[in-house]
Amino acid sequence: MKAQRVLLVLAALAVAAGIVRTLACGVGHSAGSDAAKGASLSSGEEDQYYAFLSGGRSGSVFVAGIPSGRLIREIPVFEPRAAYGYASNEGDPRRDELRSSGGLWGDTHQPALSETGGACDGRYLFIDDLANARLGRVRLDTFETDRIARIPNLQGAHGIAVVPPDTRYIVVNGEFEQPTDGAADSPEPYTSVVAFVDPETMETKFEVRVPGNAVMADASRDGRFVFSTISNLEQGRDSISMMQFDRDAVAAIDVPAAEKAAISGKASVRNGVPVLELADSAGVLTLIPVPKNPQGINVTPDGRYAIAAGRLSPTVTVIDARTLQIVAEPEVGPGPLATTFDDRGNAYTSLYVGSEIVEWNIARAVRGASDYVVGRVPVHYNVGSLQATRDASAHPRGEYLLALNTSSKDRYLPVGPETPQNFELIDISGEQMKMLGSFPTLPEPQGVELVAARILAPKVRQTLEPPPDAVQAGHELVVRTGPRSVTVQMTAIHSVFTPDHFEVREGDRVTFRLTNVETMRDRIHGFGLPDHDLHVSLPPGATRTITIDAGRPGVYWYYCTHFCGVLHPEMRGRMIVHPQNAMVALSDWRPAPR
Ligand SMILES: [Cu+2]
Repeated sequence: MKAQRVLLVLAALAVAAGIVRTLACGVGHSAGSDAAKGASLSSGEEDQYYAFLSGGRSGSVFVAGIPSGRLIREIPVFEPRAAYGYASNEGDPRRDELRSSGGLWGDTHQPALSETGGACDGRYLFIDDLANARLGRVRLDTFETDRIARIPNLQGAHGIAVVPPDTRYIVVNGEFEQPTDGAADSPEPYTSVVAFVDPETMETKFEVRVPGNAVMADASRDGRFVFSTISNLEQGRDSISMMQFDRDAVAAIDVPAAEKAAISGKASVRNGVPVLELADSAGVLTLIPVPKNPQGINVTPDGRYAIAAGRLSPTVTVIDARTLQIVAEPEVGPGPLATTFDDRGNAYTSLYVGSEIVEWNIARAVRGASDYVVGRVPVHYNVGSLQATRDASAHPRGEYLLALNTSSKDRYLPVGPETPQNFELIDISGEQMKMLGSFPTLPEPQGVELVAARILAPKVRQTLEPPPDAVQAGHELVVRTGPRSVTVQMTAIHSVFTPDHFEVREGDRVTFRLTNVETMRDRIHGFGLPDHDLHVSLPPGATRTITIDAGRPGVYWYYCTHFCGVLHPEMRGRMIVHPQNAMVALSDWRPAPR
């Protein structure tokens, strides 16, 4: 894929502001190059990749198409979102689950895609919550959150990784060290843990204690080792004392040995989870000294090396992933934070302080050659995470690279004191990297995973399978289930709610069971009820149950919140709330037989 001149029109959809901006820049490419199409998709043309961007303090995951950079979906995980009817109503079990597991706010950091047989299987996206030590799981057939799990004994869930084979575990790193004995006034050094979570049950199976804060994680391709960067080996409790040592460490956890130790009774049990303590971790935990307060750890696609980014050192450390020996420590530039790979033996490291991506050749660096740096491209600005296109962790595609920048400074129109967050798209298919365009996004992507559309798109559902207890058309009902309780089983189909009215009394508890009985793609309806803080979103086939208070006497129009057809404005009905002492007899209702 050689470079020649083609004009690219870059369309960036800024969902936050609802602004479509068109950028133009001259970027050289051959007409036949896939990467040359970067960001120039016309209306109706689909992207080649899904990018799953963690939403940081938005508590969600953003989905963008690559190479267009178009934002195509937000998946709320740790924060309620009324637009999708996600955990947004009091009485919604998902809201209760969020509240009891840590709260109605989350800080998503690292996404990870499930794999089977070394390939992305399109089943799950896992995402962590730094703020409340949680792991969320998103189903990729529906793009909806389906599980939230609290990780015991851990604070500051930061790096996560999939452990092969076949997503045996999700590991979650604890970044905020804690008193080991849990006592607030403990004189003991603070430590942290790396948690091994079952991807199906979302249970934490065991944890391995580490002597500092565990930052980022990756696993060897054979599943033998989990690598975690450990900063603050000093075990300091303030920022100055966390930066004393020239070298901190990469923790290499021998997974089979850790499993064996955890089930042999060698581990102490804390909050129901076996924890392998430092004193008992001989043969399980190896600390590899690397400079200095390291950040990213990334295993090469061929599994030969684990590469640690120095953060406070301008170097990356290349570790042999089998022998755990350091084989090279090339200088790459100021503030290296993470590394990604192409299919030609090159690594790409983000330089936060240098605001650039450096491309370097792994074999040349390991050989000790001086010409290991292939090229550099400036980014705007202060790049944190990055990811190159790939089909799975072992299968790089070498087409595009996404740089997640923490600051955009002068790149966009001013929108108040906070500038937009942005990511940039770089073509890595040629001899030299080429910047293709920048894309503003919502706050604040911390990590990204990419998967080819040809792998994931066929697995995405267009409609939902109605559950066995879905409300069926013709079987709607309004029934008084107690002196103060009413159940309303309702269907939605364009452009009618059935029943289109019902009566209750002030003080009643009203349980809605709502089914969208549509069977066609895109026939989505919503159920909004004024003055009751109630919104439910109903994709085709979906059923939702929600209980509310009838509220004050009056007439309340429930209405469809999705513009579903030309009769959409008529798609509504009345909830009539009578005063408690009204002389009115309320009877059950069923539709007349057809
Ligand atoms: Cu509708």
